[in-house]
Amino acid sequence: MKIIVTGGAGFIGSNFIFYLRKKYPDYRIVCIDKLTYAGNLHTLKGILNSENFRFVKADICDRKAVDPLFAEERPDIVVNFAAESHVDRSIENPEIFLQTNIIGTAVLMDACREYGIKRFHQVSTDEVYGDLPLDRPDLFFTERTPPHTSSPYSSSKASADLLALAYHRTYQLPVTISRCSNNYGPYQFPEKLIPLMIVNALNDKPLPVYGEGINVRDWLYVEDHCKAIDMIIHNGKDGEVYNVGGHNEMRNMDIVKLICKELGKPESLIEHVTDRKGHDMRYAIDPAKIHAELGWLPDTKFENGIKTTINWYINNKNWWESILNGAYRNY
Ligand code: NAD
Ligand code: TDX
Repeated sequence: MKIIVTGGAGFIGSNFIFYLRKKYPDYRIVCIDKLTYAGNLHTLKGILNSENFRFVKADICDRKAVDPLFAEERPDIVVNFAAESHVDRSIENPEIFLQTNIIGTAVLMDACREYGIKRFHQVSTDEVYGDLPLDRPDLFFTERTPPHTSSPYSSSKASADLLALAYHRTYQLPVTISRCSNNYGPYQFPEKLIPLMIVNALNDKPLPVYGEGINVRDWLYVEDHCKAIDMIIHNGKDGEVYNVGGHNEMRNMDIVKLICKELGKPESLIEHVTDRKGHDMRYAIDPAKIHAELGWLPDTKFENGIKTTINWYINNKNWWESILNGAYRNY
């Protein structure tokens, strides 16, 4: 089996490559990554020169780079992680989100049409469903919840989903889509809530909580997301969307306090800062479909996953310090 993984130098993509390598040592993995600020080749250093692995620095929007690579590699499966992924950056500068997240997805799917594919998997997000009110804990996102986006980021991801479903209907491209809740774990760029708070707390710096910190996210350990994608690419049905989440809703403030406690840092580091524009209140995934159809269930409980994650950041200071001082760009 030959798999192209786009965005494999980022957080979830790299974890997915490690997951694949361990479970299917015979698969050939080709990683395409533009190495934006979020891509870090250092993350892949253990696998870069190994057999059955190839890294290609390329932009998924660049047909002149993507098409010849598909012609040469003839992949069986493409898993598209490559994206601009940070909501706050999308509010500052939407355009690159539209470019990478929408056009890039189309370029990849066009290459799949041209060279044939067994599966194109689009890694989407629960944010395409918008948000849920805090006072209705009985409500969850299902695959039938209509897209209803809040940020340029989530709008670009929803657009890519619609395009993928259209390519399935129009060209019979064997597409699947996963919509996962918030991930956490090793190698997450320290701009996202959990790694930012860990790194700042370790450096005794302020912990910026947007607004009151009562927004709720549904957290999933990254390896459980990788496991879900593995099940979908091998056993999922063409044209289907699968929600992925582990019923682990937490308020931002509770996460930040937990990180302080685990690190032995005072809560006085917490600072309330201006709220995010259009800030989604609550995400909550109903994962009944992927459980019933593919047998997926998460393995890692939050109380264990967060400890593993905190310890990883404690033990891999050089990984995130090279991001803070910019040295990672030279790797
Ligand atoms: P990330 O920002 O850590 O990594 C993105 C990777 O894509 C980086 O390596 C970057 O260099 C690469 N990239 C960006 N633009 C590119 C381009 N034009 N061409 C090639 N490569 C490019 O993101 P992540 O958190 O690992 O998210 C991966 C995917 O999962 C995204 O599609 C995101 O929407 C989705 N997702 C993320 C979460 C989460 O909690 N992080 C949850 C659900 C879904
Ligand atoms: O400094 C911060 N302070 C803060 O209060 C940051 C960075 C975030 N927050 C809040 C905003 C959110 O309510 O924490 C929550 C989580 O924020 P992010 O880590 O930025 O994640 P979120 O906006 O929920 O989006 C994430 O999950 C869905 C990923 O970044 C997306 O790529 C994914 O699709």
